[in-house]
Amino acid sequence: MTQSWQNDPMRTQYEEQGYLIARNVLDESLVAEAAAHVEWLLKRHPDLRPEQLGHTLVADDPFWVRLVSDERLLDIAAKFIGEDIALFASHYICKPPGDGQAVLWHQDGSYWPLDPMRVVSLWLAVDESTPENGCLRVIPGSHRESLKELQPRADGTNVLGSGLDIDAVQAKRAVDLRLSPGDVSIHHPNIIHGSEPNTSSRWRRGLTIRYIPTSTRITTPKPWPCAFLLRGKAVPGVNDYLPRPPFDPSKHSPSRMLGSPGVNG
Ligand SMILES: O=C(O)CCC(=O)C(=O)O
Repeated sequence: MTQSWQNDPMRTQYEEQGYLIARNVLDESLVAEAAAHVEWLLKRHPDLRPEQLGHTLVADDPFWVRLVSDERLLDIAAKFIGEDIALFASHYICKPPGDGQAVLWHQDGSYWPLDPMRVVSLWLAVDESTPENGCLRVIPGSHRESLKELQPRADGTNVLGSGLDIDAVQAKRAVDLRLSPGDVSIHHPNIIHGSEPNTSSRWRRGLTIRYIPTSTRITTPKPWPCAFLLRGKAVPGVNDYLPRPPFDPSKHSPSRMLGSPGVNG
């Protein structure tokens, strides 16, 4: 049976180009809450660079779990992976003015313990994201290439500590994903992408969210730190999912949508 999402124009672009942009997905007030969440995380983890607010922090963070469960985001993910959806990972990559690090060219799937590699990434813009402040850049069509081995780059000045060498012809084809707050870009696990340092006087804050269908197995021997069932049904025996963390205003980031006292609606 053909499902309605199989003929969706977003899916056609994803299949042809490996990426696309969805405009105005989240409203201003939720994006403002995400910005406040980043500020709260940075105060709570002064030891972490702002590009490194990563997936090990999600499990005890009710706002984060609620944000990635937003129906508008899940409706997009469902177009690419179907209606049984789990969170695999999520990471704020926030580049401070004049200091934010580059993300070297890479294919996400090279890093991930997933079998099969069915996964879709959504990248939510918290700030205006432009070439000046280090927006995401993709090489259209490169999602058709197989996953390549990572090359370590341990000079400490890039976010991933590894990257791919690509030739000048391919680099010339790169497209800047200019986004406004609340826009979302969507990309394939094999697409070659990266981003430049932030040379502007503005922050570039963005949230990556990796959604898998519940039929995709997380293959790490140890329990995975942020696997949550977000929509639909789990496939028995494939992954163990964490319980959603209950909101405790004395220890969690304040949030209007979680009903924090003192946050005016
Ligand atoms: O935020 C960035 O600059 C890079 C993000 C990225 O590589 C990803 O979402 O896979």
